[in-house]
Amino acid sequence: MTMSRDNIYALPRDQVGNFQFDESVAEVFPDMISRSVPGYTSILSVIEQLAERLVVASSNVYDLGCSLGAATMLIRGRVPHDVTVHAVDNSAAMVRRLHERLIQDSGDKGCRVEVHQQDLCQTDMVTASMIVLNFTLQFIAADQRTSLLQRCYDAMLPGGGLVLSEKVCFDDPAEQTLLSELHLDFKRACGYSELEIAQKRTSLENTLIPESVSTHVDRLRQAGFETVTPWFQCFNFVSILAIKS
Ligand code: GEK
Repeated sequence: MTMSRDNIYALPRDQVGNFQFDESVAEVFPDMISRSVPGYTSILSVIEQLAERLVVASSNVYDLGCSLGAATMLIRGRVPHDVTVHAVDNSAAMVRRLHERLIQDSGDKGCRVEVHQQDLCQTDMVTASMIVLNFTLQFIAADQRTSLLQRCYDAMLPGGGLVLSEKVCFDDPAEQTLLSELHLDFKRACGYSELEIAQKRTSLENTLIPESVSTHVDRLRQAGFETVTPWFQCFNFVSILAIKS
């Protein structure tokens, strides 16, 4: 995939509106997410590894908030051929690009992929052996998160697993400040200017709502997942694996 440089917030704006997953974001998305989320590539490679372990024949995999299908593309090559990966996103710009990517990749690259342009809160899920929420739950309204995770648990086959990756916040103010600053240093080191960082932060203020690791872990346990383990953390970015026994 071509990698266009993210310059979206490089010029000063009179007004910074809420962040949207529109054409301009979809165009630069691989560059944007890899320069904004520390550990993004490492998390993807573990999702690929987990697919081999978790996904069973004739089951479904759901990549909820798939964007350009980074996780979908890795998973599809690691699972039995009769599995279907459902790649779900409500952004028309993301879904169009993912369709194009799948057409280009039409050789034998793995199992079937179905792309759904819809609100993932409306996605019907059945016989799932793996569900991926890779930096997506943070964009879902807080009052819908519990029911979404409950539906994930209910759709999951015994032995299946959910990967939940999120930007998180911390109850301890000193820890919150330290880890946010380390994240900002990461963005600076990746080439973002102070203006870009400030404008992007404003645009995400009401759109990306982080919660603490313990809130996520408790919610997953409440949903029924018996094994819930944070397996990755870099600054204020975390990935959690939840297994249904
Ligand atoms: C990756 N998982 O590359 N319904 C469907 N999609 C949604 C909704 C919703 N209600 N809300 C947001 N999205 C990907 C990265 S990005 C993370 C995920 C980020 C979609 C939104 O359109 C976007 O594509 C994605 O969730 C979040 O592994 O940009 O930080």
